[in-house]
Amino acid sequence: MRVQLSGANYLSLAEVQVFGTASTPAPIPVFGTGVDGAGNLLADGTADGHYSLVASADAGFPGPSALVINSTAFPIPPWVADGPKSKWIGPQRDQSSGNAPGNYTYRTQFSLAGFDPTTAILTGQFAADDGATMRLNGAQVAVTGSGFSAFTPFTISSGFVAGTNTLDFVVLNGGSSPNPTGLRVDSRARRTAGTSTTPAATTSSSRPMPPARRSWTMR
Ligand SMILES: [Ca+2]
Repeated sequence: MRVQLSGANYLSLAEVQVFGTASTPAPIPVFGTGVDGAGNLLADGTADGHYSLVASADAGFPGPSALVINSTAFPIPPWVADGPKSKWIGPQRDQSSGNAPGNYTYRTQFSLAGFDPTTAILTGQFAADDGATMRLNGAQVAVTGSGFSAFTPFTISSGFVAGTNTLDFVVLNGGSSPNPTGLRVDSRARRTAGTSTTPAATTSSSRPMPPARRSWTMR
């Protein structure tokens, strides 16, 4: 995913809105699933360079590579179709028979160096088979998604830290025998390019209201 201050039209998976000390918008890399460093869709079977499978329930596919799943074969559909901004990733490219049931943790990292982490907002959408919970820097985010046929939107406005931030998607593959599993992170259809003026979620201090947040786009 790529996070950036607003203004540019990044294809992306998610959006982050942030304002920081910089007076000039600056790009901050945060990417979604299944894209290269320029935000272009990766070919099926390619290892995602931005997401690692750091925990796996399938001994035969322990990670850390997370591969772009075959786009034109079951389970796509019924999974949300690939593109235009992201693709499904999983422990292996062929999910017709899938992987063992259990938890699979996909991890991506991004840096907020140079910005005030308390002002960051990350928005986006994701889908998972069978479902997923999100963790930002180890803390569970209060949003869960249970579907693979539609995206679940998310907004994170707290829990960011200075420097490197770690975003985990813990995907639970249900069932009692191997079956399809995967993760998809995408930009939100309602991406508004940083026009939000919503203040920080917690403004208990006496600091003056910060300026309007600028948008970061995750791709
Ligand atoms: Ca499944």
